[in-house]
Amino acid sequence: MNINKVDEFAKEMIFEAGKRIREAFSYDLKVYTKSGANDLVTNIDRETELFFIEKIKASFPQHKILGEEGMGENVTSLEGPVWIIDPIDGTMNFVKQHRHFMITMGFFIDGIGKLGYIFDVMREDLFYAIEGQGAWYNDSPLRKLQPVPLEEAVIGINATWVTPNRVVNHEKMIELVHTIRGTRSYGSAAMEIAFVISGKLDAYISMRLSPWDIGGGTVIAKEVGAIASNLKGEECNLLSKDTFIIANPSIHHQILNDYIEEK
Ligand code: 2AM
Ligand code: CA
Ligand code: CA
Ligand code: CA
Repeated sequence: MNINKVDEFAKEMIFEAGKRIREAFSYDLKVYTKSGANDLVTNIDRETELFFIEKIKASFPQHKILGEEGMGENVTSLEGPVWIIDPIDGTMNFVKQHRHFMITMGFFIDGIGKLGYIFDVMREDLFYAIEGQGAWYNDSPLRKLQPVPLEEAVIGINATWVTPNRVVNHEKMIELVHTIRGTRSYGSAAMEIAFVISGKLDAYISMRLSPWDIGGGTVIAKEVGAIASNLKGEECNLLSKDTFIIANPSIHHQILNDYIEEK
């Protein structure tokens, strides 16, 4: 398999899907709830995932596909070639703001990340990486992340985690927020991961993400030296939900060690 050919295939497919999504705003969106009132899905999330599955199956019938909306097969192992896809990351932003949502996907062979993509659909901005060849923001190569002291870090984190919650000691999170320079919350995990990878954020923390939220991002992270793990510091599991942090290598360990106290 020529990985650069697969990369060209993936980009073409992502740009075409982006165009279809932008055009969809002239039609009615149908919005449904999933696990709860804040967990949304639309007809466009589903149609976009189906679009990717049909494209991939037509060119690579033997590849497995794990997608958020479950239109692919039930993937239980990362053996062989596997695509992990979130057709729209930031569905609430998609519904409410018509911006700040991403297409994100990763391509893995035997669990090793080969290709990673995060595409800002409305800005038409693509962050991507090819294993061992580097990472790019559109046509510009992304540089290795430079060290940043924690006191100067800007961190992506949802306000929920600084209030009493079941996952972490929120007092320690308050301490973290007081230590750093500032926080941001964008409502799209993939967007926040893209910002860490390109140095616009220094870390992003989430207490519950799924493989499709992070799959593409973990491949890009490796190429720029960002460290992604769960909150125990273990390698990300791409088959189940888990906690998540991606950070500049100079502060990853410090945040986990000094500020994250899981319950
Ligand atoms: P989504 O838009 O693809 O669902 C903000 O909520 C971020 O967390 C988004 O990237 C969102 O992805 C992700 N997320 C993961 N699990 C979620 C859930 N159960 N409800 C809402 N957002 C979730
Ligand atoms: Ca979702
Ligand atoms: Ca998502
Ligand atoms: Ca999604």
